[in-house]
Amino acid sequence: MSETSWKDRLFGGFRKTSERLSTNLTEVVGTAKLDDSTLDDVEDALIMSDLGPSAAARIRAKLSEKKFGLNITETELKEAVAEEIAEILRPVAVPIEITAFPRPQVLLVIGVNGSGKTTTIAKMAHLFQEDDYGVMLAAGDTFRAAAIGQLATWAERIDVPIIRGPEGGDPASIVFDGVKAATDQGIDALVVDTAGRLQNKRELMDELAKIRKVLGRLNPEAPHDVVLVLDATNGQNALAQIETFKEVAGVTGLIMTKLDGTARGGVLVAAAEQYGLPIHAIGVGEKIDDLRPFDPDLVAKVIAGVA
Ligand SMILES: Nc1nc2c(ncn2[C@@H]2O[C@H](COP(=O)(O)OP(=O)(O)OP(=O)(O)O)[C@@H](O)[C@H]2O)c(=O)[nH]1
Ligand SMILES: [Mg+2]
Repeated sequence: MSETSWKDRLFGGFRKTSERLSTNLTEVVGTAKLDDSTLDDVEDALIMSDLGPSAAARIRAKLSEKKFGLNITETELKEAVAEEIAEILRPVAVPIEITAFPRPQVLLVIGVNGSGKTTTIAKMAHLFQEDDYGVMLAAGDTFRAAAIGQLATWAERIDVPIIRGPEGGDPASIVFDGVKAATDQGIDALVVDTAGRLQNKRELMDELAKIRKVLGRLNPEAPHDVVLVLDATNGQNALAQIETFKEVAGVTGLIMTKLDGTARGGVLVAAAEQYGLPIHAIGVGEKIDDLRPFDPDLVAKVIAGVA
């Protein structure tokens, strides 16, 4: 896919955020000078654009520090906002690296139903393959037969081995088999699909705890990554999901999917500010090569409407 087309789609994922922000900032600069009242309006505009109160306050303080009392054009204001958003996002833009020793690196992929876990696993596996890593998948979502089949279909399509068990089987035993097989075969990365039954927190917690226990017995470092997949179209709800999964599963990083739709991607800024968790990548479509690095400067510009 060409570089332009996925970036074009990315604009969609932040459209609701950036349109709102743009409209509000345009209204603000009618007043020209960057004084306290204008800064209040900028802060309000940022909050209303999904960036959250904490990031909004921080951006306001930075703008005040750098530009207070200056006459500022609309474009200058948007560029200044983009820079401050980028400042928040840069430290969390951290790709997943395969560094575990001994191998395999075990990556647990979690998230609510339909957030894009299984598709993201296939995309991640594809990226690892492109970097010449040996990859194996484990079908830890044994809740539905269709879930196992879906992962198996992807595995076949990208030609990676998969460890699977029966529907209703024990996810921890699949993971156990996965680590054994990956170790025997010298696999670099074992990516584990899980069921996202957030509606039943207790059960999810028990299941993940059991997976952890089994993994710990094989390798105390595992899982090396616990990647929470968030659906951009869920907007502010992403924050509640981070909160819950952090508590239940010890999230180590985030991937946001569906940033090609009409979404409220601005919540990523709120998440970065609030939790500081690495944002590993973003999903911009349903195809295998639609997982992209998280580019903080590009995303900041898209949000502020100056890309
Ligand atoms: N447009 C778009 N669609 C996506 C993206 N990522 C996933 N999807 C779609 O979202 C739907 C759900 O994706 P899955 O990967 O099955 O999600 P899941 O979290 O594994 O779902 P469950 O196994 O039911 O919990 C599928 O139709 C995917 O094709 C993305 O980045 N963009
Ligand atoms: Mg799935």
